[in-house]
Amino acid sequence: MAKRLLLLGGGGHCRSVADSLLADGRYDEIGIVDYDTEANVADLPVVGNDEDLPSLFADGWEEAFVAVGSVGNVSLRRKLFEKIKAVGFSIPHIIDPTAAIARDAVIGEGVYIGKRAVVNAKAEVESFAIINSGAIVEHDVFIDAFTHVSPGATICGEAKIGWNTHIGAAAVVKQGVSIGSNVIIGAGSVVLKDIPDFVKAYGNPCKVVESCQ
Ligand code: JB3
Repeated sequence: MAKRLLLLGGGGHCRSVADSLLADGRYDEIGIVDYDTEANVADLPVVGNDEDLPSLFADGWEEAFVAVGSVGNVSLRRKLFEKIKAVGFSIPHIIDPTAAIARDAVIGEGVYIGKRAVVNAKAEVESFAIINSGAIVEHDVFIDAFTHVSPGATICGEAKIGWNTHIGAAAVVKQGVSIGSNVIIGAGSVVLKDIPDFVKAYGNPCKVVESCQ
């Protein structure tokens, strides 16, 4: 039977996800689900919008994946993952074929790992996280659900990153440091000390600049 996957949200992040899938070739058919019928993702067809998900499932689309990114809008990703779960779709994780994943790393459902990203030994990446292009998640790191590690960020060994946190592009997190949940770390920051929940922090060395409760 043909293997078919729906990608929800046909924008910039989806173009990265689709390219990883097309390079890997494991699906016979990929459809985009978006309200924008002109969404332009690698010439893939827009097969419907969120209201059509139950009928698409009934028509034999068994797998779905949320392909909107999380810059400033994690709640949409969460809402869409809840929707596809409720309909009954299987949710894969998608790993670009150029990514390097250790044999004993643990990767949850709905995770995307982009081009040339590294997830090293015994690291854990929980459900629905994004490890974007060229990011490095070192050995024994824990990345909690819905967290986004942006392109080129480096998370050194044994660091822990909480739930729903955004690590900006090219940020560096020192080994063993813990960053809380619902945190935004600015691009290029160098995080040398622990960061609590619900804050925005940036700089080198990275400092808390405001609360975002
Ligand atoms: O920085 C990098 C490497 N990537 C960014 C990524 C993480 O986040 C990228 O540069 C973008 O800034 C951003 O990408 P994303 O999330 O794909 O955003 P955008 O390019 O604006 O595309 C969002 C798409 O989702 C659009 O096609 C919208 O029409 C669609 N959309 C919005 N709301 C929705 C919904 N689609 C569905 N199915 N349901 C919705 O509720």
